[in-house]
Amino acid sequence: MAQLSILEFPDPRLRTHAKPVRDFDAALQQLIADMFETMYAAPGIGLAATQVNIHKALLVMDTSQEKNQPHVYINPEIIARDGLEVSEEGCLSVPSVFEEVQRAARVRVRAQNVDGSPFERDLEGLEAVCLQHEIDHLAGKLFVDYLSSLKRDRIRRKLEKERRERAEGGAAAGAAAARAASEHSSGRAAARVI
Ligand code: K1U
Ligand code: ZN
Repeated sequence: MAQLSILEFPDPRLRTHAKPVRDFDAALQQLIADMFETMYAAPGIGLAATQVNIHKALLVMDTSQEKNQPHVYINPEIIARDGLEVSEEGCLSVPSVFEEVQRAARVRVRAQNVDGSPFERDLEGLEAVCLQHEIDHLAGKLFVDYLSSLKRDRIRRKLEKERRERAEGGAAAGAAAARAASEHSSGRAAARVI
């Protein structure tokens, strides 16, 4: 198994529309295993293939406390919606941002499992919220799209600044390590200690 890297807003690849899954083969099983590993490690309660730069219509979810109820939805579609509810959402592609979003309170989803067999499920509560959030990812939509453009731009600027600072911090740390290594190999570090 392998952990996959997660694309972050505003990466344009997150705007890609997923294509239907046609081949229910060993490669698909491996991708699903890798997506579960990535989701549990993050940690998250859902992950759409779009987020790991795979543009196929599949998502994984586990909203249980014990992390022992994995669900896979392949080629999912919501076939019924009922009621409205506002809840706070997060997203592994929009790290450290939590905002309220209004969605259907209950949904019925039709999808296929890992063998390609079709099934239908009724979801409510966190599972319904998470499923709608993940299906949005497969259509290239993010939860920040439900916010005002002012808020969305503020979030984009904050994430871009954090990414810049991380890159600069990483570059500075890399330069310090390279300096230390070169001093060590030339014997200067040892001379100073003595
Ligand atoms: O799609 C994603 O990026 C995953 C996202 C799913 C989601 C969370 C909340 C509401 C709607 C959709 C996350 O998992 S964010 C992380 C998170 O919410 C969480 C992480 C660990 C424990 C509990 C929640
Ligand atoms: Zn998300």
